Amino acid sequence: MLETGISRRDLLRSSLALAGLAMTPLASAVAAAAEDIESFSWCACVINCGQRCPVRCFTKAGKVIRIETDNTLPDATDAPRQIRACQRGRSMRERIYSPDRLKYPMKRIGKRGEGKFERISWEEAVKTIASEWKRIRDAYGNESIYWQYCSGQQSIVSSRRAWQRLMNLMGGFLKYYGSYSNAQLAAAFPLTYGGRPASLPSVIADAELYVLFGNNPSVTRPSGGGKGYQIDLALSKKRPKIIVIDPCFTDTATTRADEWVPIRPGTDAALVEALAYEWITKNQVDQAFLDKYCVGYDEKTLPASAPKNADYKSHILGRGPDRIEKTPEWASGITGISADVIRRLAKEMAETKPLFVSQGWGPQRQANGEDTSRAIAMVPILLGQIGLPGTNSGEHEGNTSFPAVYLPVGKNPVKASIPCYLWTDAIVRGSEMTRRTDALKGAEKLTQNIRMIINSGGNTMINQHGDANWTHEVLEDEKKLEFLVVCDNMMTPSCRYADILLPDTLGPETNDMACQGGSHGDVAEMLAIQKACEPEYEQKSSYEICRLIARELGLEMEFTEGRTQEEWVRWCYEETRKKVPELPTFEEFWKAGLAKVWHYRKDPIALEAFRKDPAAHPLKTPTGKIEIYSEQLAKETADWVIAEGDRINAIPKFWRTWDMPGDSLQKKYPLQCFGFHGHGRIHSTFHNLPKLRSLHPDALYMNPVDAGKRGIQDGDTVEIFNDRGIVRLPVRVTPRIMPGVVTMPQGAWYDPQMIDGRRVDVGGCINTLTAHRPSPYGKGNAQHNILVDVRKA
Ligand SMILES: Nc1nc2c(c(=O)[nH]1)N[C@H]1C(S)=C(S)[C@@H](COP(=O)(O)OP(=O)(O)OC[C@H]3O[C@@H](n4cnc5c(=O)[nH]c(N)nc54)[C@H](O)[C@@H]3O)O[C@H]1N2
Ligand SMILES: Nc1nc2c(c(=O)[nH]1)N[C@H]1C(S)=C(S)[C@@H](COP(=O)(O)OP(=O)(O)OC[C@H]3O[C@@H](n4cnc5c(=O)[nH]c(N)nc54)[C@H](O)[C@@H]3O)O[C@H]1N2
Ligand code: SF4
Ligand SMILES: [Mo]
Repeated sequence: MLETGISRRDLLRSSLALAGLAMTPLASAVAAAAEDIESFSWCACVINCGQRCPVRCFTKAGKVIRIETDNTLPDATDAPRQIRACQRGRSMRERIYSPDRLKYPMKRIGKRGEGKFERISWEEAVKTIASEWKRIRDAYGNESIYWQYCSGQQSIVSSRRAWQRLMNLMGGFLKYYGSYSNAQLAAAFPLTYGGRPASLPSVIADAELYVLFGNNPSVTRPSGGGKGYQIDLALSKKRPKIIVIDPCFTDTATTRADEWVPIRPGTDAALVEALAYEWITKNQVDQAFLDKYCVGYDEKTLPASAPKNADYKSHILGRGPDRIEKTPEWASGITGISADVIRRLAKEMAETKPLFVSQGWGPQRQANGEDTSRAIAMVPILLGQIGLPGTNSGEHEGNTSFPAVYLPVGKNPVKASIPCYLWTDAIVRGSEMTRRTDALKGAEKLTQNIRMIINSGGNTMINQHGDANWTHEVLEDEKKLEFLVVCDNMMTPSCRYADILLPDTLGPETNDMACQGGSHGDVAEMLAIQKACEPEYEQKSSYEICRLIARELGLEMEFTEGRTQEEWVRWCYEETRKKVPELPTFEEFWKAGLAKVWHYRKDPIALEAFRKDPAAHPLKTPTGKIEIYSEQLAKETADWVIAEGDRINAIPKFWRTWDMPGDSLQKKYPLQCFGFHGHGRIHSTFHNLPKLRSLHPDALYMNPVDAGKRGIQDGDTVEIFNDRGIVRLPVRVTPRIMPGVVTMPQGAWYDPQMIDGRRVDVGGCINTLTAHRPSPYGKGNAQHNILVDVRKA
């Protein structure tokens, strides 16, 4: 089903009926400016919240004066409907005119991190980049050049795609795999399911019980196109009982849930094991389902290569190597949930079906996150709540993927890729990194350390990466990383480390396009980004910047293939339309500003076909079945070297890892700490906007019990500290966080200052406290694994 919204387009807009790209909104804006009347064009918010929202941009006299949200179609409660932007997308005007905007190309004149720069011309910037690039490539080879993980610029043409296209034309670059979002789950879930199957939010309407592990869609999926909204639509049809398991009494828990179960971070797998104990000992597991569809639940289906008693049931009943029965009492000591509550939860889940289980990505952002994510999937598996109406796989609620065609990046001849979290290691000891020690893919070992990085649309150079103070030390050394290009809109903490700093255009300053993100449920969309005003200073679009560098390198024709940015936008749209013929013509789309395709995904229930006929629809696991015991994992990692204390388990198990309760370090740093994804930013983006800061001020959330012990009162400024760093923030004393755990919104801008001879981050960036130690299998960002203490500042 397709809606373009064209029937309700703005009256003024209809006067631009011939828009296309020949009659651009800019041209009409110029004409309108002369008459001093308001002009209007479409734009989109392309920040990585997982959603993409259309916004309407109003200009007058060449300036953006107002941003409004989607007004096409009725504000209905079901499809087709508006896709409303949140407060962040609506802050586009403040972003454009922010005093932190990068205005000119600059070169660094101080030390890395100091933030001292000098304005240079575009010509000098482009020449410097081209010559350094050639020098480093020729001296060290293409494996020494790295494209940084950058999630902030999710448009179709003028984005990372343009940079990667140029980098491939230069002979390629060291790749990464995984993400900062869900590296542990992305590595582990396919071991169980051969992929990451997930039911659409609409399926929740058929459930009787809906259990969310560390999942806060009211905050993380808010857009009118987002899954949070679609969960609410499902709940408005029929409301199951809802249980939220989370250390925080989140907005999802306060406004949607019937019950909040506080749990210590990193311990979900222990809770699941005790639930399993109850179900096994009370004969509540779905034995027929486990026999027919799964491998490794008990010895009957355990692969021949597995050691004796390595099956899941033996592990739970204490017949496995650890000899521990996973009773509710055992789990209670680990999770902080009373044994009685665990028994009641087990009974309720076993007796209330259909059961829809989902997880956010908070639980897996831990050192034991691979096991945690697979353990949560054991809840629906053990109860046979898979592939039926009202059920889910245990993954995040599902989305619709849509075959939008992006700017082609070409081929990268470099075969090696590193886990995205290990780029600092690859600067320091790249040539020592191997498949066995660092989960390198595509090559047995790296030949080079990273010498040059291009970072456009990201803040993981420091702010979003683990252990900021250590990252700072690595980057300060210009003998290691020899050349760093950062391209952004704002003077972010990452920009402070750049050798050459490039100012990108933003939103309505260029022509581009976006499609829906990975967090949309029942709607796919194409969104026009229409140029409505000139950049105020010397900003250029990423595509244009890359074209200029390509020209300097003698690669302009290869880069453009004779197309302008606008022509690439049209090309990508036409290519997408070949795959999705129900899309309108490009002219109609550009005039309407957006096209929404409802219910593009036709299989809302995860694993439905597999459940109906597993022989005809096997999973992509080696056995075609759900692999509770993963022989593949055991084989793949048989010769790996992992850090002491780390574990890689063929069945999902709870294990105690570093910086966790029970660790000897807890005597020194008694509180667990993690960062959550809050309303006030998307990661570090939007941090510098005063309105959003005053609406969602940064603070450390601390339980009254922990505050009382330390003589801390609500509103005090506190220092949160461990061996890695010190952060200063005001404190919110609130029972919305469980005792023994503190939390703060992640993404605040790192701002280390010397106070009394100590390096104190007064910006409130949680990565001042995080470790850079990856998880054992996916080598993911275990950034929620922190022990700290807190004192009054
Ligand atoms: N408003 C907003 N929305 C966003 C983003 C943002 O920055 N701001 N970022 C976007 C991006 S890129 C991503 S990847 C997603 C991230 O989405 P998530 O990773 O799902 O978000 P988090 O807030 O990190 O974690 C979700 C919940 O897990 C809880 N939690 C933390 N550790 C544990 C644990 O060990 N066990 C349990 N049971 N719960 C735990 C947290 O309290 C939180 O409520 O959100 C996207 N949406
Ligand atoms: N401790 C801790 N750390 C975390 C997390 C956590 O939960 N805890 N979450 C992790 C997760 S899930 C993620 S996805 C990462 C996100 O980390 P990043 O991918 O670094 O995302 P942002 O911090 O949003 O940075 C995006 C940058 O893009 C810039 N930008 C926006 N629009 C444009 C544009 O048009 N052009 C250019 N050139 N730049 C633009 C913004 O100004 C901003 O500086 O952080 C991770 N870090
Ligand atoms: S929900 Fe996400 S894409 Fe939509 S306006 Fe907000 S931040 Fe932007
Ligand atoms: Mo993310």
